Amino acid sequence: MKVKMILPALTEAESPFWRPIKYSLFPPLGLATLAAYLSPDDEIDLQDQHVEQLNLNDTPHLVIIQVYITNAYRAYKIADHYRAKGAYVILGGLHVTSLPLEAAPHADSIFIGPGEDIFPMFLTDFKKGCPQKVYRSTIRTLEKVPPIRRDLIKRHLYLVPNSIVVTRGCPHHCSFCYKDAFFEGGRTFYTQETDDALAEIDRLPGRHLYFLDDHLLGNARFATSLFDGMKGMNRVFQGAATVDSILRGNLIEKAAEAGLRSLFVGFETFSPQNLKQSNKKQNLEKDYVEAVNRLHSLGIMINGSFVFGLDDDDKDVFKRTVDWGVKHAITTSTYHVLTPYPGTGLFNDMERQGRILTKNWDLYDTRKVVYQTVGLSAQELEDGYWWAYKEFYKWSNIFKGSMQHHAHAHKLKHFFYAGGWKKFESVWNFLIKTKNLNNTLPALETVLSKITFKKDQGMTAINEAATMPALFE
Ligand code: B12
Ligand code: SF4
Repeated sequence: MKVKMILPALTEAESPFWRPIKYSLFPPLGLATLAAYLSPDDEIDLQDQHVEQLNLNDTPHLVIIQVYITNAYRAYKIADHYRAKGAYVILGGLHVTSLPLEAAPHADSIFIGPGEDIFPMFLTDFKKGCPQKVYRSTIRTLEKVPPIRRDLIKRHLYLVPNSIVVTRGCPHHCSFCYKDAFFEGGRTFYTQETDDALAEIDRLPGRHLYFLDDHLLGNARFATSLFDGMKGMNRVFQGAATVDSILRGNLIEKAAEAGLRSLFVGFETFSPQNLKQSNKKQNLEKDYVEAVNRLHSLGIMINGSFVFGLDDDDKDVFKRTVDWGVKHAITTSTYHVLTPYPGTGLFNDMERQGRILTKNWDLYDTRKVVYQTVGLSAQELEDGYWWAYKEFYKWSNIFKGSMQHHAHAHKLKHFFYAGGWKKFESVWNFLIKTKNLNNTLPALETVLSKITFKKDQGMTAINEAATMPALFE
């Protein structure tokens, strides 16, 4: 059977603010995960529109499309195109799960929730000639899932081909997050068996890994055995975790020993009222600075996530947030305009209050204001969002942030990582155009390698005497 799998490009692909590098980071892991359930005899063509021109002139029997909120309209068009040609088209992913009724007219079958239970079920029905219209996931397990079809991924087109997920979901329930809506009807947080996760890691070439898990430290027992198992594997990796998990126990030390070098942390807001509004209880009364210092003492760089536009925000929130990030040496910051995704608690609250201003999903890219604001006008919010990015990534602020670290090596890493990510757009574009992106991996691995501290000076000591190459393992 000829199977076409498509990740349509997000709408931002046509925006003047489009940063090709941001969308050439990760391969389509969800689709490669599903491909593992197809037969070895199937002829599979997996296309990611972020990095390649879609070929729509082919004639597959089955078309599988992954739908995110801001590629939804494009996904529906592609689906209609293939249905008109007689292919059997199926749609799934986050947006289909949030709005199945919207997606259904464009598909022969739709899928609600994760695919590991319902996709193989569909394939059996499809082969028998009796596929159902709707498949709803209820069995949540990652036990005995077949190895991801990484052979279908065009590795050279991505900066981070080694992306991996070893858990699904998250133990928390923030009201702006997709998590509860997507995993409704079953377990909302579950992990792989440690041995399976280690085997998957072992299959990945090179040193660098990026864990795309929502919360890599979310299950302490699993994370402990994972990091213990990874200790001898000579990997460097990045991931995401919450403030409270960094402060609790010694899991973060174990992660650092296993190779964690950079962490995405959801600080989101400094206002307790905002935290309550977004049900982000795990951040309440937590000392953000203590979490930051703990990460820095372990040589871990921080990508801080912040959201603007919660009801307690005022005009000063942008400056406060940027200044805090620079002062505390946050390496990179990701800012978002609060976005109420359909299906989330936040969306339902705002809908009830009559605050949703548009349901044009193309605008739900976390850069535009789509709801009635309270403490700020929509214009102030969008202007403040763009100001914050510009301000945080000014050379002077990158320099200032870097210089806050004690260790000389950490200063350099911070400077190169933040500067490299935001300041060399034309270089990134050239590498993407010439399909050389993957060749920059060794440089990334170098920046992410371990900082060597002098033992007698403790973990935060400055290794000033060391020369540049000696600073990196
Ligand atoms: C990688 C990633 C990206 C990549 C996406 C491209 C890519 N190559 O995948 C990039 C960097 C481009 C990106 C950008 C953004 N992202 Co993003 N991203 C992720 C991330 C971290 C991992 C995705 C992943 O690989 N998951 C693992 C795989 C195995 O799961 P999966 O893809 O969901 O696939 C499974 C199911 O969905 C299902 N499935 C999917 N498709 C189909 C189709 C069929 C037919 C079937 C049967 C099943 C099925 O089966 C798969 C196996 O279970 C997720 C968080 C997360 N943990 O998922 C956020 C996430 C998707 N991103 C998010 C956001 C907010 C963004 C941005 C807006 C951020 C920003 N401000 O720029 C942008 C734009 C996204 C948009 N407009 O929708 C939100 C989405 C919220 C929402 N409701 O849409 C998420 C969920 C993070 C979060 N916790 O809030 N992102
Ligand atoms: S901690 Fe992060 S992933 Fe978990 S529910 Fe909150 S926003 Fe979502």
